[in-house]
Amino acid sequence: MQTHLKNTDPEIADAIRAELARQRDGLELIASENIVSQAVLEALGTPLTNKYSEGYPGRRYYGGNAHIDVIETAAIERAKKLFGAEHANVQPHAGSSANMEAYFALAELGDTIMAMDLSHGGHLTHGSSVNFSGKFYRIVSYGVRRDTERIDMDEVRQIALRERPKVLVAGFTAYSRHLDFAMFRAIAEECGAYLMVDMAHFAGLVAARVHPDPIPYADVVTTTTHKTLRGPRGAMILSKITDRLRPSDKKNLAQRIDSAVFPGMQGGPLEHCIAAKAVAFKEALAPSFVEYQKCVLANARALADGLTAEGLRIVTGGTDNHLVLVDLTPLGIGGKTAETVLDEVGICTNKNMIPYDPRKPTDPSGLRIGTPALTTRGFDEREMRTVASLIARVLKSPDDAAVKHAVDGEVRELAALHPIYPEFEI
Ligand code: DSN
Repeated sequence: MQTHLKNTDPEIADAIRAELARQRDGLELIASENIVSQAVLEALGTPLTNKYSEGYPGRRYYGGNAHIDVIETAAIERAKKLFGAEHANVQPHAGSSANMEAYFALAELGDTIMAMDLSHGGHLTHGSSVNFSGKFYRIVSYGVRRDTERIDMDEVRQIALRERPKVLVAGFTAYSRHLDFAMFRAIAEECGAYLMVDMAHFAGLVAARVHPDPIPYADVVTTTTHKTLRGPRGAMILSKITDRLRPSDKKNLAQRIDSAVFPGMQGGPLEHCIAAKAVAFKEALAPSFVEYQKCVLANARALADGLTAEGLRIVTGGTDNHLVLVDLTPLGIGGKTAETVLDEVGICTNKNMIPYDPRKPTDPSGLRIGTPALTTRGFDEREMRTVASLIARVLKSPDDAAVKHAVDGEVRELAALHPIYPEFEI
């Protein structure tokens, strides 16, 4: 299949080959990344990319959508089954688009949205001033307590009752603990807000029922499809059908979500991605996915324990999910240097703010590390402890070329034990 690419565009083919080699030879520990199956990859690289299908199954603005309808309907039905959701829209191109579309459905421009502060683990779309969310809406933020580094639900309630948000958002990109969805719902009801859960990071854990489930509590749940859920890059929105706050409106909640996605925010859906989402949802419905997610959790705990034993400080003292937020302060090294030196030895992570970080976002005190990708490769808890010691060796001697050379060799040996895409050649 890739012969054509190599002949037409050797420059791009070479860069893809190099990226594939980087993924094969290195250890991917970015908490929001994963490794999709060959079946998902095959669905992505299909002539479905040629088709325009604005609208929804059975209600398209272009002809020729009979087969596309089969694919999108399968994706919708599988998503609903996987999460026990009343309604699913599988067209959002990305998590940010999904969040924008959910806000469009739930609030008017200028309304108050309350969400987690970016510097405490929230997402850009949770109200950052440089993001559309911070520009279009009045944002009220909550964070974590300084002493426990956990969300204080009493404080969330106090802020919500004072500020009366239209939408209360629960979700994060860098928080390693469970969220109390029942309490978030109770607060949303008390202050007359919609509850929106952004489960992008932990959707796969929810699908496998190894994590608290937001679906019964939330009016709307957004998620990307490519993180723990292990599908293609993209997103979806799950929701109730009835609008709890406006039950007699002409359009119900599900209809408003659909309208917010198309024609509100997007045009033609990416049906090759939607086909790949359908494939990933089928994979996630299989019993093996539950075993996979149990290993994701066990590996994250092993990684946290291993790093703690090496003298690093883990924010909140551990993890309930797939990610570990490391405070590098005890090592006297910043996040920017840590990310760079680990990259040099084939260990891919990202620098991250920690709560109440005294350093700046471009060179924060933290490193975010996650286990979804290595678990997909088959790494077990023993190997995760080895990975923790490799990380610590480099971070303790960031300028030592001999240490880095040795660790680089061990990284390659470990990676070779768990090959990916053995049949994929360019
Ligand atoms: N950028 C993603 C992450 O890395 O967590 C969130 O969308």
